[in-house]
Amino acid sequence: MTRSVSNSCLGCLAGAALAVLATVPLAPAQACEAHAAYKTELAEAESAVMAMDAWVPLAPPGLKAHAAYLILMNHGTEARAVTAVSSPQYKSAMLHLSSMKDGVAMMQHLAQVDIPAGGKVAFEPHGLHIMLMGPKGPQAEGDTVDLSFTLDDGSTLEVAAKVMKRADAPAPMDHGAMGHGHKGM
Ligand SMILES: [Cu+2]
Repeated sequence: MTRSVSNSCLGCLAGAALAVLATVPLAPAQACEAHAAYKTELAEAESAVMAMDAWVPLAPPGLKAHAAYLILMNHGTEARAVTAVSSPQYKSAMLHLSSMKDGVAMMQHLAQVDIPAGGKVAFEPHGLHIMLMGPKGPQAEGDTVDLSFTLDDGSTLEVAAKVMKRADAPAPMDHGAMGHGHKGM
């Protein structure tokens, strides 16, 4: 994910050529300016959305669908959306929303999940979750599940989620003082 860019003008020229392909042939001084702007765009695209507290509840053996939870934060000044998710350890993955309808638990597949500028979205039990279908191998406590999120600007976010017992899960984000074993943040 990290992109290292040379400070030399040769590096600038290469970057600028990519950024402004087929526009104006640039003199080296202009190329450096163009490159600076290009670099800023890259940095924003790659770092605006961050993940924390990613985990996967340890499921009973044989269960063919698992879930992943995490918090996504958008540190950028533009709204972003997650448009897809995948994991190499599962046949498929989807963005899901759990809800209750007439006393029946339902799951809805979402095409995208919006993350407001400067805001965050919590994927938590009984709400948003990453549905992981068709595990390719056995799951064990302490394992890492690799998640790859695609964002609406075309960038991707790689997240490592930890398999753990529900009792060890990160404290939920917004439920205030409910007095049941909140952990320090
Ligand atoms: Cu689901």
